[in-house]
Amino acid sequence: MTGKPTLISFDLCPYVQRAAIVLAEKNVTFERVDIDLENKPDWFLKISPLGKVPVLQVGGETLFESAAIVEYLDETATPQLHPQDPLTRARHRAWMEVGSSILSDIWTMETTHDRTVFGNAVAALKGKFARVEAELGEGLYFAGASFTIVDAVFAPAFRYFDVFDTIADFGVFDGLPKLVKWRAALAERPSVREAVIFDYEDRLRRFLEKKGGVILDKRLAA
Ligand SMILES: N[C@@H](CCC(=O)N[C@@H](CS)C(=O)NCC(=O)O)C(=O)O
Repeated sequence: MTGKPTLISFDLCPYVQRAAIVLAEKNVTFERVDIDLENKPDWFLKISPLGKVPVLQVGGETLFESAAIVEYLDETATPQLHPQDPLTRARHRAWMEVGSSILSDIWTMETTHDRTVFGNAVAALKGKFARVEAELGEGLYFAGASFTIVDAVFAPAFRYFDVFDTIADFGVFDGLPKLVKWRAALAERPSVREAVIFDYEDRLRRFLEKKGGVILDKRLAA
């Protein structure tokens, strides 16, 4: 990798966090430029084909899509986070995809105004977390002792529950002891802690208030 990369970001975006975590794991110093997604600057729309963050600018080139960005980082900076074995690596890429699908359920939890849709998202999430639990071994991280890109993908998903847990217990970790342990280990990891701004939790609470969805009603029920 040539030159200091710039990560075009949005303060609450879990996909941005993936890239920030992987950059930190590789000790790559980078500049972070936050944009307002409700008022996207023209320069950003020119470089981001889907109008989404993260975008990584590096060596005069522009990359978009978090999976493509973290794969590029893994191929150009050490330590390698993906497993060496091609079959295991392919499996890890598949679990990254599960992580993205989980983010979509979490987005529904954050924003929906429909109780049935909310309940379905929580149920879907529980089902997916149970599948992940079955993949976990005894180590601290997804694949044991080493931190991998799958860890960088799941850490931002678990982080939402640091705020959701203060609203109500949604039970998504019930009966999943390995997942609970994994979540705790990821929360301690410096790269994960530093991937968000210091007042991230307050910003997320304000975002939930602004959306005014069903999730806030759970405060009353709890
Ligand atoms: N598949 C994309 C998803 C990125 C994404 O959804 N970013 C959101 C913020 S978390 C975004 O930029 N949304 C703006 C929009 O859709 O207009 C990735 O992995 O990078």
